[in-house]
Amino acid sequence: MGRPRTQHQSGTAVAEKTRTEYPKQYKVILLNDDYTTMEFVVYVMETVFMKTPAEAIQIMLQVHKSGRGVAGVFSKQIAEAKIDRVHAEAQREGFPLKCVMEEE
Ligand code: TYC
Repeated sequence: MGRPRTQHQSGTAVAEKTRTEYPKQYKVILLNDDYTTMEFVVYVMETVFMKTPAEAIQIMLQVHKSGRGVAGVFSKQIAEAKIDRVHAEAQREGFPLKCVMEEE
């Protein structure tokens, strides 16, 4: 490891500063609707997004009142997997609950 070194004409190796690259992060955003029960949204917050009961209620109410809310921030792969899980569980219960992802 260590810094990359550039060979100059003189033959002297000069250490360069590296730029640290981070993987992109994505917000998973929960959307409001008129049919999904509050209880199911709280259940999803607790089981898919690992929120405490108090956090789960707070996020659910925020979505209910304002139309949307952030369930969490994840790498692309994890965000996609969580969204798939929410949609699968909602469909199984017959609820139209939807979430989307947005690059942070
Ligand atoms: N608005 C729903 C109701 O009154 C509750 C709800 C909250 C639905 C959050 C979806 O993402 C949601 N039953």
